[in-house]
Amino acid sequence: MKVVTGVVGNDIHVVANRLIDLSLRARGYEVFNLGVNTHLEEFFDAVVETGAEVLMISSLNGEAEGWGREVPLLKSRYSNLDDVIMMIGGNLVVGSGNTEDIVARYKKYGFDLVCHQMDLNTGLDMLQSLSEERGIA
Ligand code: B12
Repeated sequence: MKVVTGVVGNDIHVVANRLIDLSLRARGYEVFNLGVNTHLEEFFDAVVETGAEVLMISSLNGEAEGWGREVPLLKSRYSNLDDVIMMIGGNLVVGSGNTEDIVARYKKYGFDLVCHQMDLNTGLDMLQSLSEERGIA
């Protein structure tokens, strides 16, 4: 299964991105890692170009919130992205917040899996379960 991943916006926190890359490969995924400093359009373009089944966005510095709001409008400009599993994780707000509220908000933006301050392996297990549920694993 193909996964496009990277760190959204002007975020330069690279350590989790490297771990995500390694962990996905160890689990047998084909990884297209766009790295840090990646803008939303670049993620969507890469998903189209590679035919990826999963888009896995990481955000650590808190700026994902601003980008998240743009997802519905931007996604509507692309065709054929409806079946793509959209996943986001890291520190999804500036400061702290109530995880339940944060998850609900990002689901409204169109993300299927929202992993706010969640351990990476737990998130990857969730991806595995959802892929199996959708019959694409
Ligand atoms: C190292 C570091 C830096 C380095 C980054 C170096 C580099 N190139 O990577 C430097 C010094 C440059 C830096 C800069 C900044 N930083 Co900084 N940084 C950190 C620090 C100390 C560690 C981050 C790290 O590498 N952790 C190790 C990795 C393995 O852990 P992780 O990033 O948390 O990722 C784990 C999970 O989050 C998860 N995960 C991550 N993404 C995803 C995605 C999915 C899908 C899933 C399932 C899981 C997942 O998996 C990982 C493994 O479990 C953290 C504080 C901390 N202790 O976490 C602050 C921190 C992330 N930084 C922070 C901030 C604010 C900044 C700055 C804005 C500071 C400033 N005012 O300039 C700048 C932003 C620069 C930019 N343009 O992005 C804040 C963010 C706060 C927020 N979101 O509200 C933090 C949390 C510090 C704090 N407590 O305030 N930073």
